[in-house]
Amino acid sequence: MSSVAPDSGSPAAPANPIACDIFCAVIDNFGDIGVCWRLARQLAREHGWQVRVFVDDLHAFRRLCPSLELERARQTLDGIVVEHWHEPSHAGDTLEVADVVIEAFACELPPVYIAAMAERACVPLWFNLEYLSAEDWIADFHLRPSPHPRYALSKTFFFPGLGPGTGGVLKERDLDAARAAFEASPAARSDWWRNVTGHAPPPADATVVSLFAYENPAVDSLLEQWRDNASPIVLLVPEGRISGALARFFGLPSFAAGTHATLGNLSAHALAFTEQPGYDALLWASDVNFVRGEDSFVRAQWAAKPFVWHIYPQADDAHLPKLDAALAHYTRTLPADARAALERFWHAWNGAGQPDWAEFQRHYPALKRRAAGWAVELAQVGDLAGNLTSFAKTQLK
Ligand code: TRH
Repeated sequence: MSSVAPDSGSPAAPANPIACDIFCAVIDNFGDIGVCWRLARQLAREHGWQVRVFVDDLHAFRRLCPSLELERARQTLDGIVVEHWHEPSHAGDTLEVADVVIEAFACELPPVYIAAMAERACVPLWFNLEYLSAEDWIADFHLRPSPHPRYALSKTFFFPGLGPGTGGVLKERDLDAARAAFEASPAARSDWWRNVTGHAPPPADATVVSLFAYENPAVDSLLEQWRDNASPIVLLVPEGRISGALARFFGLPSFAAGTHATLGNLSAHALAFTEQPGYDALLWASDVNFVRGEDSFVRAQWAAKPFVWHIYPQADDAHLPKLDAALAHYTRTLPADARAALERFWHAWNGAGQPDWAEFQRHYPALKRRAAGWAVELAQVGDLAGNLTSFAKTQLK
C-alpha cells in the first residue's frame, strides 16, 4: 500500500537547519501521535528541519509506524529522531533545546527543559499546537502569545482550523498528485484491492464504504440498511473499536483482519490497520468514508469524497458545537436539501437520530461535487506545516 501513498517531497537540506522538538503525550487512540508524526515528517522532508519527537506511548505509535522498535529509548526513523518520553521530567538523555519547540495539545513540557529554554542564548520559539476546531473564535486566538508566569519566555498558540486566519490543516505537497495517480490507474486500484482485501475490485455498480469509527449504536441500523440496499455495498473496516459490532451483526466470534462476510447486498472485509501513509489509499479506493477524531477527518477532506465524521466525544457534549461548525463550512455551498440530508446523517452518526442511507445516497452526486469543491476551498487556508514554518521564519532571528 505504501507504494501508492504520498511521499512528502524531496528532502530539503539547508545549510543551518532549524532544530525542532515536538512533545506528544498520547491521551488515547492514534490521533495525538498521528498528527505529531505527520507534522514531523513534513517539517523534515518539505522544510529541511531537523526534527525530534518526544512521545510517551511507543505502542500506539508503532501501529502507525511498524518499523518503530519498542525497546529503544532513542531511534531515528525517516530522518527524525524519536525519543521515548518518560513523563513528566525526562527530556532526553542529553538536554538539548531546539530552535522551535512544539508542545502538542497542551501537554506539559519537562520543567528542566523549560528552565533550559529560558537560559538559552537565543530564546526558542515555543508553540502550543492545539486540537483542530472549525469554530469561528479560533481565528481570533491563532498565533496569540502567552507570557510564561516565571520565565522570560512566551508561548504562541497555534490553532489548526478550516477557515481563513487559522493555522489550516496538514497537507503534504505531493498529496494531490499521489491521489490523482491512484485514481487514474486501474492497475494501482486493482493491486490495492488484491493486496488489502485479497479480492479483485468490486463491480462498478457497488458502493464502496470505508468505516473507521468509535463504538457507535447507529451502526446496527446502518448495517441493516446496507444489507437491504438495492445495489451492492462493499464495506472496508480497519480492525478497531467498531469491529465488535460487525462481528455481532454477522454472527461471528470476531471481525479480525482478514475476515470477509456477506449478508444480503452487504459484503464486508476486515482490514489490518496499516502504516499511516497507507491509510490514504483506503480513502481514495472508497466512494464514502466514515472517519473519526482529527487526522482521519482531515485526510477524508483531502480525499475529496463524501464523508461522515464521528467526532471525538467530549464531556457535556462539548463536541457538538464543533461538529456543527465543521458542517457549516463543509456544507456552505450545498443545495438546501442535500445540506439538510448531510446534517441529519452526521447528527445521527453522532448520537442524534437514525441514519438514513437512502436519503444520503439520493444526494450522493451533489455531495460528491461539494467534496471536490471543498478540498479546493480548504487548500486556500494553507497547509499547517507551511503556515507554521512561515511564521517561524518571521520570529527566528
Ligand atoms: O484515533 P483517533 O480517534 O485519535 C484521536 C484521539 O482519540 C485523540 O485523543 C483525540 O484528541 C483526537 O482523535 C481528536 O482518530 P484520528 O485523529 O483520525 O487518528 C487516527 C490515525 O490513525 C490517523 O493518523 C490515521 C491513522 N490510521 C492508520 O495509520 N492506519 C489505519 O489503518 C487507520 C484506520 C488509521
